[in-house]
Amino acid sequence: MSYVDDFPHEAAVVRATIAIAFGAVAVGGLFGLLQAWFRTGVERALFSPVQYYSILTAHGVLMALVFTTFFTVGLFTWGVTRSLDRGFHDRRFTWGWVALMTVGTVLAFVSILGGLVGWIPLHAAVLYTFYAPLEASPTFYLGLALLVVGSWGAGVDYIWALREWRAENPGERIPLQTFMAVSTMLLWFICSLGVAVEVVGFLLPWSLGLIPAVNPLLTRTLFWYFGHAVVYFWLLPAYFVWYTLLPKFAGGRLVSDSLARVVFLLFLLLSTPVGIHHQYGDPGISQGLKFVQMTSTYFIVLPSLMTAFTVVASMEHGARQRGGTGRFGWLRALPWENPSFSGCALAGLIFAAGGFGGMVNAGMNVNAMIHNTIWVPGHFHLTVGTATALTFMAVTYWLLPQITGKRLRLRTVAAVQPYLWFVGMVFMSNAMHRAGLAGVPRRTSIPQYAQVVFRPPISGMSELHLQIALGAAILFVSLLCFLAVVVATWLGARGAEPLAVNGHVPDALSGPEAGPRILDDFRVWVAIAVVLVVIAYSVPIASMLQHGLFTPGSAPIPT
Ligand code: HEM
Ligand SMILES: [Cu+2]
Repeated sequence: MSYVDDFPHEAAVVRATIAIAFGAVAVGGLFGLLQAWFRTGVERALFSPVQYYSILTAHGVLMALVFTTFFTVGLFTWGVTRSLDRGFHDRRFTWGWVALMTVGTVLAFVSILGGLVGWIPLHAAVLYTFYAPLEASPTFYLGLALLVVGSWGAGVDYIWALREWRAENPGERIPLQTFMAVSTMLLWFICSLGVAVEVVGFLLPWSLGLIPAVNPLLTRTLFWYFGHAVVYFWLLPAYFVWYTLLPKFAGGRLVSDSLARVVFLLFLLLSTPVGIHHQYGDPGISQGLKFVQMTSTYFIVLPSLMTAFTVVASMEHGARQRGGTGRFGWLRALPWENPSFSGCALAGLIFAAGGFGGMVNAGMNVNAMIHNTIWVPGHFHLTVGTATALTFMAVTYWLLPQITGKRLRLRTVAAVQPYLWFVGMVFMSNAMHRAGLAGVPRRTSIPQYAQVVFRPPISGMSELHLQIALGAAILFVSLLCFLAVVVATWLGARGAEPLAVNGHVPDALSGPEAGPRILDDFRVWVAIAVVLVVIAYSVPIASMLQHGLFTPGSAPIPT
């Protein structure tokens, strides 16, 4: 029996959400290619330099907000119901949040399209960070608010199912996948409150003309309170896959269940009180506060290093089960031809590189060198653009048959796809990093200025442009391969043949009993997380409010 037979209703929910996620990635990927070619001068005839910013907004919103959120709620719906072995309580409630998220996405997307299509009287070329003073049509903000509120519904569904399960299984440890999904959603509740206040309290009334102005510093701070933690909302679903499924793809088992729980809790605690590291360049926030948040930022490296250690150890365990030997020889025994495995493993490898760059971004002093340059997109195409996106594609090859009851088609195409993504990303991202070091700005349709010559230390700009354009093309081909496999599988007949995937998720070598019970007490962890947020944010927010709630301008800069 596969998941779709056990949980036909939840399987339909997963299918709906991931179908929207893939629709977003298809359009977003095309726009990614177009903007890469526009910036590098390969193709500039299709739209104007001004329309570039609508394309870029669509790319950022569809990829970083829509694709990630929709895929995550689908993945977690599968993980929670499978690991608790029970369906959701109320179908109307579940479809209600799916509908809210969908309506919100359509509203936001149509608003952005207004910048490209003359007869849509809306505009939203405000980029996916949508800060003031850039202003969009109210429909854009409304759409984003619905997307976020809808996703809260998903979290409510997981916690609801967990409570019902607990009532029936008193004293038992929470199954690991549910533990991970719920702790991620708790993080999401805590952090998205900031963006909800920003949008509903400030940007939406401002765009409706109800309030005359907003305070850009305050709203940016609310945004980044959300904006750093959101990167863990993107990353933790990938960790969910690396911890609970990658060991299985490798032929082994996770080493330690408790360690995985500790890692997720560390993210719950440490993700939010560091958002000011995105505002090193903002005036009106004291250097001392920036320094404190920089220090906390470096603590966040810890759970990721713990993840690297356990995941690699689990892979080695798998390889040795498959007959691998030697200090490094076991690497050859891994199933590199299986795209679910190779996609996750390559995503992890790329994430390690992204992590190193992230430490550069996090340093107050070196940050000044790369701030707002194309280095930054170079960095996050390694993290969210690969660690998350490629992991999602990889797990799809394994999950899709279970939620559709259909066999995976175009297997050879699937086997090649992760390698194509890897190669394309190495070209594009490496060149973006290097161009950023030479000072090339991000978010710029034609990054050329009179009297400014960008001089990379080695080679020249034309070579870097070529690598960005070529990498983007390879990435786009890889994306087409992925979509072809998905569409072919989905359209395939549901035959009588068995699925050829085994939906069983093995337990860890060292189970949850090895760790203390308090790990499962979310109330304690949420309380500590809230205290940390209050400590980190009360001082800066209070000083920003000194001059009134809606007054633009910043507090005096402490010297
Ligand atoms: C086909 C693959 C992709 C290509 C060719 C591509 C290309 C690009 C380029 C060239 C930029 C920089 C534009 C500029 O700063 O002027 C960019 C920005 C961005 N990309 Fe991608 N990308 C791809 C996939 C992804 C994925 C998978 C994600 C996330 C899941 C992603 C998220 C973003 C975000 C958030 C931005 C920043 C937008 C902004 O600055 O407002 N991209 N992309
Ligand atoms: Cu950050």
